Amino acid sequence: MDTYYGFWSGGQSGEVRVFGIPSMRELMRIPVFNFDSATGWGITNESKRVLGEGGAFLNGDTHHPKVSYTDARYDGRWCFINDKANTRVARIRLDIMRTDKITTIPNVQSIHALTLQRVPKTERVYAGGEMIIPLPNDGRHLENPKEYWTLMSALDAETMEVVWQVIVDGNLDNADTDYTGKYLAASCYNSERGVTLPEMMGPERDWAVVFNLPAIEQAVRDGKYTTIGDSKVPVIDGRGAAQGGTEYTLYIPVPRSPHGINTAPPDGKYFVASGKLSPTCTVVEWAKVDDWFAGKLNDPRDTVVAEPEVGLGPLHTTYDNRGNAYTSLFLDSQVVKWNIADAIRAYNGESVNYIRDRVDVHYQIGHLKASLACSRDVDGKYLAALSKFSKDRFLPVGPFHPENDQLIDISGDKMKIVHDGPTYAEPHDALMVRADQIRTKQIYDRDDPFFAETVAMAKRDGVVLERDNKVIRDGNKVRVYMTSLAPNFGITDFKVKKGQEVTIVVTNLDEIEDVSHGFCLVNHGINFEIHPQQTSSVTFVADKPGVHWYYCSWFCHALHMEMNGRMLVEA
Ligand code: K7E
Ligand code: CUA
Repeated sequence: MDTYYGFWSGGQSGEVRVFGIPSMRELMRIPVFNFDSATGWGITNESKRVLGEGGAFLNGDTHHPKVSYTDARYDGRWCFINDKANTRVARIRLDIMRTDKITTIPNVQSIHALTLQRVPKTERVYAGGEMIIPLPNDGRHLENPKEYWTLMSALDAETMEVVWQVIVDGNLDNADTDYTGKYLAASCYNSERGVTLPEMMGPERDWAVVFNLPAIEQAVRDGKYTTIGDSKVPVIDGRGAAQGGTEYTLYIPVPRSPHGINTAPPDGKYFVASGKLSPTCTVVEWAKVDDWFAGKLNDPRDTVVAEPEVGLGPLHTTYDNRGNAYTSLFLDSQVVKWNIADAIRAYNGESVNYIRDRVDVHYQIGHLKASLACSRDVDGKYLAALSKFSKDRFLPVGPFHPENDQLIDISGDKMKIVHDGPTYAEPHDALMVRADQIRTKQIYDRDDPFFAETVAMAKRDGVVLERDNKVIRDGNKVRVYMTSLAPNFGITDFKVKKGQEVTIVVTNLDEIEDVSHGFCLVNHGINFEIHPQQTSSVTFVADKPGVHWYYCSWFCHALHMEMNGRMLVEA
């Protein structure tokens, strides 16, 4: 009966989770940058192809899941996610809820900000590099932080290739786009470019940096760029905060160390930078950014239309469909609801109280996100509050406490907490998409690109995957093709010689929804999923003579325990 899908980042777990809202039940975990024992992510040839070179790492740190748009509405194609730990961006196909592309971003360290083009549709993915490093980072300038920089990157959403980068002043934190396709704004802290905490705390003000996307795209088309080191990615220089910016960038001074940047739906007229170390939020009107780039403003601060005081430790802001903003207050452990129009009136000198409501959350909230709040369809029904500490809310489980995600009903004048949900380390951000905006496949198409390379290999071997159970011997390589159909594997024993490279390809012929099989080869560290009509494969060296059983690891049938076979390895 859930009416929304929730996409939750898995933080240090490196995965993305799918929730049902409002039940707040976890429906699925999608492995992305992590190794996953259940699905065989990081074990199968198909997942290794997606992981690529970065597959050498077993960890990831996901923060900001973003679902693709058409005309600023969720179109259910993809979910994108950043990896702060190993500087990557991944794309998840929402029809099968599996990751299909991962790109390592050059010239930067740590991808934190991640946001998408909203209109006319998501053709660009924007990824902000957080840490500053020498360019190129090849051993030069080790001791000279004044030569450390970071860049904003744009990826092509289809190919997942990096198409341009822009060097900025300061460290990039969070980012969001407008509703016209013209601008991208990012919070930018450490304007002094220090490398220690006291150095980073120096200046009174940091910036929200705005990127003029058409100008950047045009410069790239005109060849007005450089490259860094071995990377071929076009790089544009967007530094120039002291002058307010460049033709590509605008640096809007905002109180020290801003964190969240969130555009207000449904029309995207404003964006809000949440102050973090300042008790304020800064409201910027996108139309005034137009004026700046048209040369009509003298001071970047003229783009600011309000700066409400909201409470201590404002981190992120989300919205309803009635003109209200909701800001998370990390230090106050509260969600504060404030009215944007009233905040603007107050900024213009009127005496008006723009604060509408406050609710205590438990405890130390980070992100918060209201239903559909990053899209035109914003509906003001639910808000998820992702708190960093759970303290006393649940039974103790040792020194490591779960996080606490609370669901708040925001449909009335007063916010009402309706659910506490412990979560495993560590969701940062979340997103709610209307259930009808996502269409998943319950059974794989046989021509699914996810295993197309494996299908092509079978074809070269003259094997029809949907029918054949065959062992192909090719020098020191052995390819074992088998079907699975509950409760049988098509091959129940095969023989190889010690030292041979074995590839096992399993095709699940079951066409019944929910009849998944698994293939586990005992004492070989091999286990993987094979869902209805899916083909999965694994390659390893048979290095242990003897009898090695394989079994179906997904309970599929009354005779599931009997669904097994033997690999016989000759000494
Ligand atoms: Cu605030 Cu990585 Cu979005 Cu965590 S970030 S909270
Ligand atoms: Cu097939 Cu269990």
